[in-house]
Amino acid sequence: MASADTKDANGEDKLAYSLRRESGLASSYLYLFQEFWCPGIAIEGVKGFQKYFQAKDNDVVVASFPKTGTTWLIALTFAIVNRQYFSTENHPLLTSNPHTLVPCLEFKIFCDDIHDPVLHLSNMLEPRLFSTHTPFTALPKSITESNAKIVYICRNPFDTFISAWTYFNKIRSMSLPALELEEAFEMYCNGIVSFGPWWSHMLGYWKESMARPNKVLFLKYEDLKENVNFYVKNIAEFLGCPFTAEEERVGEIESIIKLCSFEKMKELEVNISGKLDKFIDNKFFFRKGEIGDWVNYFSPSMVNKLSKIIEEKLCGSGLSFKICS
Ligand code: PAP
Repeated sequence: MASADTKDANGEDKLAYSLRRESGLASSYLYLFQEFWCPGIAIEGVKGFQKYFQAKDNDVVVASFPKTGTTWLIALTFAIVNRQYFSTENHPLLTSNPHTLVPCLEFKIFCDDIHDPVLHLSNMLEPRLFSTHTPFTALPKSITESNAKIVYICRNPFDTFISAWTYFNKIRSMSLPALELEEAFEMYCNGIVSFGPWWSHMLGYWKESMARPNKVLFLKYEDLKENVNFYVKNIAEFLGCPFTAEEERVGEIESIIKLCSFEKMKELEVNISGKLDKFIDNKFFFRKGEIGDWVNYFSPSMVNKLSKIIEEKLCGSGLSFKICS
């Protein structure tokens, strides 16, 4: 849906010129669009997604704040939903990055190189699987009011920040100097990060998962790390395709977990040398895959500051995080 009329020479949406903007962790500006910080290159995609996307009742949307475990969750969801079609020995996840198999609605379907997104969508095999970083409040009604299911993942804000800072510096390295940790941390604490503020993003999906548990399954990276077996079953049940006793007996769950594990995915050729697009190498999605790496970067004052923000923003919501392994 992108057109020369609505984009400038840098590929940014011209609507952006009228919006408040701030520097972001990535190279492009972030624009305050519909109450969230939208990367300039995604504004057109979010608008197209909101305007043209027609959800089907059996659609599955994996939603997340960036760097919270999206790649892992889309891999698991793809493997769970399509398990009758592929054996784990000859699986698309062995030769394709998960982001290629589960397209992002605002970055790929409506923003990138798909000439006619609506036609493309109507030709997709069902159930259709998508990913999105769009906040719950900005999702099209078609998703929120249909029977489409949403699986959301979030992660403790300490690790999310370090993951984002290291990731965006890799992207910046092609054209810009790296962002210092302190400068990036200031942006993060102010909520000025892609699709942020991060607290609003989490709380939007959290509240909906409380109000409509059959609509939104709310997951945490740390919980998956601790007991992925339980959550693979949980996701399958939530999506209406529970594992049979026979599947459990033959180790289907364990095979999926192994296929989607950080160690397995990181060493695949496609994730070592492949590219998602001209700016993003597939290997950028696989760094450490651990809980608690933030302790190697945070000063005591940073710990103090972020802890206070978490306390203040999430206070009374019932949402909390395990921050160390
Ligand atoms: P995205 O929002 O750009 O898609 P996302 O996948 O959400 O990124 O986050 C990347 C993080 O998930 C990385 O964390 P780290 O920087 O702390 O290491 C990445 O290593 C981790 N990750 C990717 N794949 C897996 C996986 N299969 N299992 C566990 N963690 C993973």
